[in-house]
Amino acid sequence: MREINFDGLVGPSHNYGGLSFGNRASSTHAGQVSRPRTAALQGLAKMRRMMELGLRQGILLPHERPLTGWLRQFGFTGSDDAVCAAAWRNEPGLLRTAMSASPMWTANAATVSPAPDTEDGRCHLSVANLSGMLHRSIEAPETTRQLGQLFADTDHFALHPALPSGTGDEGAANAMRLCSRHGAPGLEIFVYGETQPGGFPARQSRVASAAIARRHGLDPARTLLARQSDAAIQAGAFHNDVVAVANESVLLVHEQAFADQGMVYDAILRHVPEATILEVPAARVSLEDAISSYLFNAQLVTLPEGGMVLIVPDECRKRAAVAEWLDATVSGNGPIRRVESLNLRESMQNGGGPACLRLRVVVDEAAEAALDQRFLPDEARLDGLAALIDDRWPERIGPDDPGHADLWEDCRNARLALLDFLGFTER
Ligand code: SUG
Repeated sequence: MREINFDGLVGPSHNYGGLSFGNRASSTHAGQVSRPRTAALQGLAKMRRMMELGLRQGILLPHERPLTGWLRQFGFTGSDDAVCAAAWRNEPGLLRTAMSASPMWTANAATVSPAPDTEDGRCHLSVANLSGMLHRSIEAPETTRQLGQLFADTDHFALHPALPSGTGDEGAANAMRLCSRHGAPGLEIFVYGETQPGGFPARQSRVASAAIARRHGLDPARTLLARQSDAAIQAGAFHNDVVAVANESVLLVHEQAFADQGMVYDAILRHVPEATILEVPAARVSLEDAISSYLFNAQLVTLPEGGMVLIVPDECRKRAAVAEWLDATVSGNGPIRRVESLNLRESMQNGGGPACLRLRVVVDEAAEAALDQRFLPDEARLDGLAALIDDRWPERIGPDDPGHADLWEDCRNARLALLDFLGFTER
């Protein structure tokens, strides 16, 4: 069995709306000029690099923006442009919401339990409701549609709808899987938070995490619910994947990630005795350094020839404490043999690092063959995508541009050109 990473293609409306309270990067960059074309090309470069490393790479598609149908529910009527114009005049926050390119962060699209972990031997996926943030709560219907196409084969896949809104569920960003190798049964760890009065919100609820484990038919003996530490949430770790990342038998984790760190480690070592837990002490890398560099929002991947590589954002090289920790780790005798850094600045400025941009799915050969292959571009297709992005994606979006009809038109047309190019004729 092997892992496929499905990256969200950055949509043409990528902008800095300051929409995510508790996500420090989103608040810090609110109102700045974004560069959608650069953002999408940075994302493509990451996908290309993963392919060069011999890893299987897929994509998920940007959603329709502005999402006019959603705006109509607020009483705006007329043509699509009339609806957007009225929303901008009366409730600009709603139009900004309807223009967000947040579906690019596909680690929040769904939670995935691969076949070796589930009772019926199929890969189970639950679409995330993302109900904690208005701009993200509008993603679930289109995510359900796309995942329904991609995982249509019910012999291999079971797709569950989003949980009722209000039970915050933010998908794979709050789930980890520890196992001896991808194809072996794993320990699935679901990380939830508790909102503290006056603080940043916890976006993953315990109720949702427990429901996903039940729906996916996981063995309770190989399922762990772990509470995220309040300190991590208040420092800006709005998802667990900002303070921890796991791959096969390796967990890379900050010392202050969980409310009860020892309980998590004990469970891992019980289930995967050969596991390596690389705990980064706060004295070496503070939570603040971890969150501003996104050290843990890395992709930790197993190479086809063996050995693991850690793909980190460039920002890690700019924080001395983080760079030192990385250098020391790679030169030691641990499981991470190499570190590569990538420029993902446009996404990073909205709080999305390498790990946010991808949804991991472990499949065997038969399940892989059953996937809708339009979501699995080869290198030539990526070249074509790059050309299309160069041609169609806006170069820049300033703070008031989301209110302009020209931008609405450009975003609609860019997405339609993309769907045509990839062969998605059904609309
Ligand atoms: O949900 N940012 C996203 C970042 C998601 C990161 N995902 C993971 N950690 N897996 C969020 O907070 C900002 C959009 C804006 O402000 O315009 C935003 O939605």
